[in-house]
Amino acid sequence: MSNTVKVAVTGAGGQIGYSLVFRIASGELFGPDTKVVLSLLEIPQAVKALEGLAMELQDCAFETLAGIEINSDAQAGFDGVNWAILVGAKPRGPGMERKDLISENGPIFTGQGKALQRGAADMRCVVVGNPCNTNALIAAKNAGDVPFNRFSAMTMLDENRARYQLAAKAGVDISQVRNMTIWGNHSATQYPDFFNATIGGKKATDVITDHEWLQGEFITTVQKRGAAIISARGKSSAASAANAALDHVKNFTRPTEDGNWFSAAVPSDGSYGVEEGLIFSFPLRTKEDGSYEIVQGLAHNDFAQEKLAKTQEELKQEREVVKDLL
Ligand code: NAX
Repeated sequence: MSNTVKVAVTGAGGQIGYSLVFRIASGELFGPDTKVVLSLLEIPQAVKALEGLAMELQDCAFETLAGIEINSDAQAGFDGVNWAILVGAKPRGPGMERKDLISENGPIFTGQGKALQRGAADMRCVVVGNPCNTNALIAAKNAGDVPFNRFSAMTMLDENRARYQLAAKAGVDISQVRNMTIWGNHSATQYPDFFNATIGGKKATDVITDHEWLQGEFITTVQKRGAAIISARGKSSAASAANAALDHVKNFTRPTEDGNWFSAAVPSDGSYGVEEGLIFSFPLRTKEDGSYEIVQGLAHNDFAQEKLAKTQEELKQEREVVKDLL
């Protein structure tokens, strides 16, 4: 028996889109027994490029790909979607402040939020386009009766980056690094929490004894990895971002392995003193019934508390910039 999942990808003509849609269509995301209908969205000028992308998808002859729709209108593109992956956003231009980027991209997500009301009853949405936490907040606040907890923003790339750094430093296989949390905003204020991470089942701080590195270079490397990739590659992260988007959806659609958790930015319920309603990255677990919960009871010392406060403050400031769109 096969069922069908409809997945919308905005900004599908961009560089992350190009790395993402083939992997969704291939069956990697929902397995070999689930058919996928891809709904590709772009701005009108880029629709032609999507026609080329659709031809390439057809030429892969994926047996799990049941259909391709192309739209520049979100109302049409989100009709009946089960998963909406919102990648499309304008990049930060030269000399542009983060505040300007927020003001530029915010309005995209009011329209898309409204259109997401046309999604399926079980619709879920992940925002990748930056500033992703605040864009997710805008989409959620404009989505009428769609439950708030259906919206999330992606911090999985940050988690994967952090896990790699810890594994490399400890000289172990990456599969040994577990319980890695990215707290807060997907920005340079994010807090990659090495205190609660584990390596080979032991506390990361017991395995990596260079605590100066953990508190300094490790955090800044993760926070600034995106900029380092731009400076080396001349373009921002694309395949790794697409890979993280797949990990994000997999994490929300499969029960989390025992003893582990994953990071994603979701509406705060007040856990860890984070103001209710902010879209904040937390440690999460997906339960057997498909719902998720924020992992409770992790300890934060003064160092961590300061980092959490800083990233929370930045999210409040971003919310202030877009308050007219909420
Ligand atoms: P590109 O500029 O290659 O592609 C973006 C695409 O979105 C373009 O084709 C553009 O035409 C389209 N677009 C713009 N407005 C749209 C709209 N209203 N509806 C539909 N499509 C629209 O950027 P790319 O490298 O693919 O990055 C996309 C976004 O991901 C950026 O905002 C980027 O900052 C963000 N990222 C987020 C990451 C995360 O971890 N959350 C990491 C990677 C990436 O930097």
